[in-house]
Amino acid sequence: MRTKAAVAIEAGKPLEVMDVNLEGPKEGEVLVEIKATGICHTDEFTLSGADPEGLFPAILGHEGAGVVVEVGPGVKSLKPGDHVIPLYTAECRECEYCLNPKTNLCQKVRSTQGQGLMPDGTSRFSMLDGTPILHYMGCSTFSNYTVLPEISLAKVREDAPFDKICYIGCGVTTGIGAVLYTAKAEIGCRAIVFGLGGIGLNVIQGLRLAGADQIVGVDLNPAKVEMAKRFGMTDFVNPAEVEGDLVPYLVNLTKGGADYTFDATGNVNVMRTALEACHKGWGESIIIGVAPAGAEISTRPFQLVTGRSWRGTAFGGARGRTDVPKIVDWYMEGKIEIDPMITHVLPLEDINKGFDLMHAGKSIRAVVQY
Ligand code: NAD
Ligand code: DAO
Ligand code: ZN
Ligand code: ZN
Repeated sequence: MRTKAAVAIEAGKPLEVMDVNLEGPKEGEVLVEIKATGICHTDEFTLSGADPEGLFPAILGHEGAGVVVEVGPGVKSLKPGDHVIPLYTAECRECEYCLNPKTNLCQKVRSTQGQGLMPDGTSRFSMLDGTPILHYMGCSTFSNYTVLPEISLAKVREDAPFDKICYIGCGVTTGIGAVLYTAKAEIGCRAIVFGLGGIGLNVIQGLRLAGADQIVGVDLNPAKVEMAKRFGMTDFVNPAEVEGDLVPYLVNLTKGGADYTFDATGNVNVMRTALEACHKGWGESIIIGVAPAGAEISTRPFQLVTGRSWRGTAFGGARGRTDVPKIVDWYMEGKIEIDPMITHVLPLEDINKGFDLMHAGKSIRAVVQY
C-alpha cells in the first residue's frame, strides 16, 4: 500500500512529507493506522545528528496511538479494530530480561530495532523509486500507517482520545514511571526535578501521585513555572538567580538533601548537581535525560561512598503491554492530567513547525493529528 509519511532524509535537514510504499505485516507483525503522534525531544535529537545511532533515511516518531488494520501470521493478542499505543521498548514476556523483575528492557527485538529493521532483518517502508527507508525505534509513528511487531503494541481501551493518549507512548510514561516504577518514591518524600519540559512535568505529576511532601522544580526558563505549579511543583529554583553553588542551596531547601532527584535535561553538569543534591545516606538520583554522543558524567566517589545512589531509567521502567493500558485508565479516571501539556496540534504537513516550536521552547508537546 501507499501511505503519507514525514521522512528524515538526512541529519540536520527538515523532514519531507511524501507518499511512501508500505509492505503488509509479516510473521508476528501488525499494520496500524496511526491517528495521532507526539513530537518528542528524542526525535529532534536524532534528526539533529546528535544521536550516534541515528539512521537515514528513516521515518521517525515513537509516540503515537492508533487502530489495528491487519495482523500478520501468528499474531494472537491483537485483532483489526483494536486500539493500540506503539512501544519503543517492547514486552515479549519470555526473554531473560522480561523474566527479570529488575528491568523493563526486553531484548527480543532489540538488535533489529536498533538497525531500523523489523525482526526478520528487513524494512517494510520504501520510497516510490524503491529506495529502502528505515524504521525508527520500532515505531515510525510519523507515518499515517506503520508496521510493528505484535510485542511492540499495547492494547488500550477504545474510549480514550488518540490525540491525548499518544503522549503516553513516551513522555507521560517516562516521567510518571521514573517516579513509580524506577524510584518507587514513598509518601512524604522530598524530591527535586531538573528540567520542566515534556518529561519533567510528568515526573512532577508522578511525585504528586506518589504523595511527595516537597517537589522542587529547577529550570533556567521561568516561563515553565506556571505549568509546573499546576502539576504539583511546591518550590521553584532558577539556577541563574542563585548566588554561589547550587548544591548547598538545594540541600538547604530540602532540609538536608532530597530523597529523590531526577534529571530531565540531558545535561551532564546538571546530572552531577542532581546527584550531589541528594540526601547523604539514602538519596537516589535518577537520570532520565539523554546526553549528547560521547558525553560523560563525573562526581567525587565519596558522594556514593556516603550513601547516595546514581541510577537511570528508560521509558520510566514501564513494561509497555502491562503498564501502558493502566496509565491510559489513570488518565480516563482523572488521576493524571495530559490535556494542558498538549500545547499545539498540527497536520502532518506542518510537522516541521512542531520541531521549530520545540527548539524555541514554546511547546510542551506538539501533536500531529492525521
Ligand atoms: P524539553 O526540552 O521539553 O525540556 C528540557 C527542560 O530542561 C527545558 O525546560 C529547559 O529549559 C530545561 N533545561 C535545560 N538546561 C537546563 C539547565 N542547565 N538547568 C536547568 N534546566 C535546564 O525536553 P523533554 O522532552 O522534557 O526531554 C528531557 C530529556 O529526557 C531529553 O534529554 C530527552 O532526550 C530525554 N528523554 C529520555 C527518555 C528516557 O526513557 N530515558 C524518554 C524521553 C525523553
Ligand atoms: O539497550 O535494551 C536497550 C534499550 C536501549 C534504548 C532505550 C531507550 C532509552 C531512552 C531513549 C529516549 C526515549 C525516547
Ligand atoms: Zn520520547
Ligand atoms: Zn522480552
